[in-house]
Amino acid sequence: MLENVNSVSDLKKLTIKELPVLAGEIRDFLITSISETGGHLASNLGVVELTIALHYCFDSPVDKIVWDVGHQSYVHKILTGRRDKFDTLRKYKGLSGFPKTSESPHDIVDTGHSSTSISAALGLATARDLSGEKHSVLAVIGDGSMTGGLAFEGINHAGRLDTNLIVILNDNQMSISENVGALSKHLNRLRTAPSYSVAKENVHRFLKRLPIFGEALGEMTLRTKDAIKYLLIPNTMFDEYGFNYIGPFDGHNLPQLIDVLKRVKKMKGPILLHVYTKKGKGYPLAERSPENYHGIEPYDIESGRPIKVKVWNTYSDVFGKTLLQMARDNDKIVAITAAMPSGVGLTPFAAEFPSRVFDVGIAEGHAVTFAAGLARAGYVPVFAVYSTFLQRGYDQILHDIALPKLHAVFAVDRAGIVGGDGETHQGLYDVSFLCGIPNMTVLAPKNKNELIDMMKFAADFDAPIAIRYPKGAVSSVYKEVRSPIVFGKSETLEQGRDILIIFAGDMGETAAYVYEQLSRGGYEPTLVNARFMKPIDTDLVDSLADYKYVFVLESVVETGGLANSILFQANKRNTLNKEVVFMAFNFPDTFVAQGGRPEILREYGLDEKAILGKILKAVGDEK
Ligand SMILES: Cc1ncc(C[n+]2csc(CCOP(=O)(O)OP(=O)(O)O)c2C)c(N)n1
Repeated sequence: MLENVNSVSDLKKLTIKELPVLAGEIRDFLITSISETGGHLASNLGVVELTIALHYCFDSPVDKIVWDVGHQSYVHKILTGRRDKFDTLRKYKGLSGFPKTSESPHDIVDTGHSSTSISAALGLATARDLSGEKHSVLAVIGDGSMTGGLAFEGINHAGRLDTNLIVILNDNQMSISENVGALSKHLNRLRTAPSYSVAKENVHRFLKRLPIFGEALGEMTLRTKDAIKYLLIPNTMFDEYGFNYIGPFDGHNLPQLIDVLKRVKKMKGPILLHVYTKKGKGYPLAERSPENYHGIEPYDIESGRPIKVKVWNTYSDVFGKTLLQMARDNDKIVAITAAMPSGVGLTPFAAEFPSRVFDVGIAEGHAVTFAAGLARAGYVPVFAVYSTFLQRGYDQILHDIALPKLHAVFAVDRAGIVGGDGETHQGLYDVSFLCGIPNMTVLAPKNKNELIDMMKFAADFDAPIAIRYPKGAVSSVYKEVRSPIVFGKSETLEQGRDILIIFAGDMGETAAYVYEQLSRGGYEPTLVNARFMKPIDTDLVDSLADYKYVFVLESVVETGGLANSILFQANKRNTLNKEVVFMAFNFPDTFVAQGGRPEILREYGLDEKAILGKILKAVGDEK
């Protein structure tokens, strides 16, 4: 059946009875296809029926379906004519793992970060009203994403605007890990009291029928009616915010879903439709441990195991183990995560010190200000967060941490190129936005030992400090060199003359390769590990006067990066040799698309060979 469904109009030709068969075929397709490409398996398996029902009842793209985060949009992509591109999913120049407006008119917004759907949909609904159009606007948001403050801001605004907006809450009790917080408990109460909506209907009917409450009695009666309703129906938080709460419904029961959606489509005002689904549905391994199959590398279908052997010694692992050891000696150290305890390596810490690890939900801004409170009271909060998601906490870092110069540590994971998740997830902007904040110190380790040393340095530092490190396996470049971390000082790994190579963090391996090749070619370059992205080592800046060539390698965007700061400082201190050739190897001021790290580096001329080639060309006459 799936073979013949290449558009939403093909889907609409099927009878309701046929749809469960289609759902089964889509599940088989997802399990097989993602086993080859990797991707967000469990979340997509959970929304098969919901997505079918949505496209069956609404007319996309005239009706706008906005997917929160967008990691669960694979079924939507299949039903909107992109099934044949799934072998390229998340690959270089391939099908995106998230909605992309450039990919299809059915993708309404470009997403990847959480909790944006309600605000975006409300904007679209308001624009519709202003233009006198009539289509439906829907936001599909998971219970995990509903823990983000932005979602509440959207709900708060929508409740007041009172426009026609349908929010579908896909409640599977999971974020990436188990969902946390009071909202999760509230949803659980609603889920386990399915008589709720029946009770609501009955009360409405009952009140309507009572003669004493006839319309003729006016305002007073309506208010009394409301008061009675309030007493008889346990209001959900969504009702309190001005939404009409409907549910909960089984998100895998297609005929029921279709019936409900058809009714919801005709309703006025902001509606919240609560459906409960099973994350990983139809693949028993994913049903049992959805966290392991949230985002997965290519895997063997039978055993569920990743095909490539998992790298254990990642920067996240080293961070987690080191922090645990430090926490054993210092009971003031506490750890914070925004819904990603395992991703950032905090699982061992949480196992040993459950009361000292705080999963705040998908709430990075809150996490930072929460850390500020802890720091004020003498604790040493360590917020472990992916570079891209720390963007959410910018003002909180500036206003709540840096201004009062509080001692909080930011462990900025996934800094640099991240791969298949693409534009929305690249960790290329943290240096630019962190270094612009007064009182902030920013470090980047070249290898595993340096991460450990920097963490110890940060724990004793007594001011705001961030350590940025990349995704994946630790580097062992220059592992035999281990010099103490000194505030604002770089590390000279090789002393030469004429040519100065400065690198930051994960560009260490490339820099070491370039150094080696140049040395073999008879050059004598100096090789410096910047260590501090902020403050810039002024001795290093002053040494620039001694060189004819300066090359800076870093995995950040050029605007506000290391090269930028070095040049600026050199200009300020007047230490730049007038004839110097200064070249920065970093990313241009752009958004970098999905792909493997090697492919992306090649595209931007940042792979070893390209960098060496450009440097050789520059220094060509020197030898
Ligand atoms: C701002 C932000 N922080 C963290 C993430 C990482 N992240 C991606 S999906 C996800 C969980 C989402 O849970 P939910 O909305 O319930 O969707 P489910 O996968 O359970 O269907 C998280 C934390 C993100 N995408 N955006």
